[in-house]
Amino acid sequence: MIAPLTFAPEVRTALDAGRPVVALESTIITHGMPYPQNLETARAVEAEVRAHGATPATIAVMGGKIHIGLTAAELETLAQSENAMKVSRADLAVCLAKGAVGATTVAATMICAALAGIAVFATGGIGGVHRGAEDTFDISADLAELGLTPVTVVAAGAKAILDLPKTLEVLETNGVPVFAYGQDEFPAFWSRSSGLPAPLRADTPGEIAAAHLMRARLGLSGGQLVANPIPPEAEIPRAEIVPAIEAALAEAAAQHVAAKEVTPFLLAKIYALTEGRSLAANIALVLSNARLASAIAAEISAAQH
Ligand code: PSU
Ligand code: MN
Repeated sequence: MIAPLTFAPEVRTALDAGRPVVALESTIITHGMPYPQNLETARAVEAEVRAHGATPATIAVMGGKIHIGLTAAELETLAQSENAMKVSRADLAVCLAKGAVGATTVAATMICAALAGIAVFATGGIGGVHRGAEDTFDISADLAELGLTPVTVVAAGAKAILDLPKTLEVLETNGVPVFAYGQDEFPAFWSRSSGLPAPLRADTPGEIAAAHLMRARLGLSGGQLVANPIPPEAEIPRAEIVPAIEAALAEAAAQHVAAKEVTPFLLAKIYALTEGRSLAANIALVLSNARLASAIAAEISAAQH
């Protein structure tokens, strides 16, 4: 039995030739940003990967297949879709078996990238341990996936809608190396600082690639998390973002938002409350992560060929 994968021709060609490929997720498109910024960002991220010498592979589920790389029309359909499933590890097989349209989270994108032979994946933020998890048990499946599936994920840290110390603890429990890129502190998505030291620090794409390849030689399951600080010019001051986060969390609690709806609900509220400023920052950091991921993918492919 083989997994139902279908490759965009340029992705298939790049993988066969051992050239660098960067996987991209699709929940950020359907549940992470509003239309049309979601589509513009998805296109811009793909262009950024190309401009940095790698081939982008945006991943989504359509027609009973895992698509590794989307056509322009497929990307547009997904960006406008209002009923795409948010697909994590738990939903992936169900979505495929039903033939439904599914947007892959960080966890599901990692699974699909590994099946396709792609080592590196760029996104904005990962899911984590939600604030109040001691009562709700709301811990993203992304954290378990990082402990299981051998993909290096480049993100801007985790959003301050989450409990960052608990998120780092769960990553450590799951055996996930967490690097801050170019600094000692773990970055917090909209801001370069979180007040928390990162477990590890990396200053070059080459050392991240070397660690990725060494994990494979050791037969260790699981990937790596690279936390790339938002570019300084795009950073949002804490004084601006903290009230929006608090208001969004309070509204989620008042409306009893739970399970898969929590993260999309909070993101949408925060965009609205900051009048799009947080969305502009989100776009800038995803582009920056795409550049770093392309450089890491290039180092991995150079070391293998
Ligand atoms: N965090 C963000 N933006 C996002 C997400 C998280 O800042 O778009 C998306 C990603 O797809 C991530 C998912 O994998 O939400 C996590 O959802 P949950 O917390 O339900 O696991
Ligand atoms: Mn959750």
